[in-house]
Amino acid sequence: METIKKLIPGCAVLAGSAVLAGCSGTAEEATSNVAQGDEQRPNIIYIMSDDHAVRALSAYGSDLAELAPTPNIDRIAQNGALFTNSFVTNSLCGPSRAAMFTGKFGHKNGFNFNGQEFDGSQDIWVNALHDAGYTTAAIGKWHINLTPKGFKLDHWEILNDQGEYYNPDWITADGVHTEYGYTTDLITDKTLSWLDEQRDESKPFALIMHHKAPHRNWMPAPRHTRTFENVEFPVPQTYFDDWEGRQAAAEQEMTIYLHSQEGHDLKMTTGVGESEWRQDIWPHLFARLTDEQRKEWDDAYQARNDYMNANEANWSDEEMALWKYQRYMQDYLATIISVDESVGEVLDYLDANGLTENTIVVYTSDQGFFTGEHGFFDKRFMYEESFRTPLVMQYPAKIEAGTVVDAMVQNIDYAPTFMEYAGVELYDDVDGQSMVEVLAGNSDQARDALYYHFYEFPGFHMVHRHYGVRDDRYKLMHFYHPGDEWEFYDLSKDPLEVNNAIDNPEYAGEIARLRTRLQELEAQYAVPPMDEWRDMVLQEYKGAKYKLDEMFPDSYEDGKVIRVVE
Ligand code: SGN
Ligand code: CA
Repeated sequence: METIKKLIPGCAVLAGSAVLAGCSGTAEEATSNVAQGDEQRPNIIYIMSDDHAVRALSAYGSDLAELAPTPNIDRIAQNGALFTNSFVTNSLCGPSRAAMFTGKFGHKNGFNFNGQEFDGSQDIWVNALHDAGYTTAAIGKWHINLTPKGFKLDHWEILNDQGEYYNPDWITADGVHTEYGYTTDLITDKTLSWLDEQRDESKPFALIMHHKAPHRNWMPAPRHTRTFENVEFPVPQTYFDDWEGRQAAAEQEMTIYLHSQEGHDLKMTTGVGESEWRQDIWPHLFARLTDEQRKEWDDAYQARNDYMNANEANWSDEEMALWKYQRYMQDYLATIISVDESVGEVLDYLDANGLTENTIVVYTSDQGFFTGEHGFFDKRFMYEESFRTPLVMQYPAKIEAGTVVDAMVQNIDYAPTFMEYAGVELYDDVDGQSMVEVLAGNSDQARDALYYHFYEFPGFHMVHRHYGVRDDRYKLMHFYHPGDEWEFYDLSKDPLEVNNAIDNPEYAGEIARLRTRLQELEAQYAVPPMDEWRDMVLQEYKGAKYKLDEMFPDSYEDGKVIRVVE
């Protein structure tokens, strides 16, 4: 991929090629130039991917770290801080983004399940920074509205709804267009070109860079479709969980070997020599591929699929379930390689332009993800794999390299953190708390317990509505719709969360304590009474209330996007 880099202000050169005639200077000179007029206030690059499991980020040292490393994301941890206890408020895309932008729980920012429309007239940290003189941009997945209505963005290019892995549609102030290429790479290119050519260099900047990957249906870049084809990934101990004592876990629809779509998700074909997918209820995604891209795909998967098709009849259910696990992991982790490369390019750009020292770079995900634990893919549950989310942050001017933050932080903490670092006064009623103190090594004020609430039922994957509390050792959850079930875990003794100890008399004291703590958190965060949630009927999601083709009539003809960028 060809990337424009600028080694010194005003001198654009192609990466790896000679500096253009007439341009001379060093990165040090560039530093002083960039900092001009705004010596103190940091730039912010908030990179968020979609559905990146903590297990799949090598800085956390999991059993995947050596098989599928993420060296560039790890660089951020080495340059700055690794958060070992980073959590979300509601493990779902839209609600996480709304919490991140506002610093408030969904019951306050009004966004509790996907398909709702974010109210952009409320307080948002990006807008507060813009008001304070920052230049702002958003590039990539958005998913809380069709356009960033209400956001003060000097520049925005966003994907349509969930976004597509290949040849995606882009929404901009000028309308909608389709662009050829692999979405993760396109997001990188757009980011670098904004940093390099479009931003107002006289101001500090806040840049939102949101990847679609590694979200379902896990389509790697052409250069990575075969990277893991011969790699066998470790199978989680709980892959064949029987979900005993956990009714909601037993009733979900997100088990890899039961609910993933054999074509759409696992790219399984109908027979030896065939290239037709088995089951794909969303064929529009593969339909976007050009003939050439599709051929490359088919070639990449053919041998493996032929092997599976030829042998399947002799396999037990368990063998097939394990084959599916490997295919799922191979593709999921391959999409992460591109995200990691993307982060590397952004860090290289900052280094080459003397911007590293005074720029906060965050890498996180909108939530965690299951990589086969309990048999699951997807997220939603308050179990550790989806409740936790990766978080690394560098800011060399203020955060010491190699910092490890064990304090519990949550995605509502970004707004107060960025505002404090930027020297902007925090707006009212924020639920989150600034991470600046814990980043400086002082955890006196760190929270002792987290509140969580998942609302999207009925919905994809049918995870029951639940809320709960977690402290540094115990977790209490209440699944209330449908059903009325409590779960309790001692994470120090049962980190895999397979023994629901809610009826274990040994824990009666801890359970009572956590029930009280939960009520206190509900009072602290002004959570509406449970009956209101129980009776809440989810709007049936029929797409956003307003349609892109109605908003941008000039972009469409016969329902098709007119402008295509090769
Ligand atoms: C899509 C996915 C689901 C996923 C939701 C929410 N199906 O509907 O598996 O749970 O998004 O994801 S897909 O095959 O159409 O991708 S979220 O990250 O946007 O909340
Ligand atoms: Ca997500």
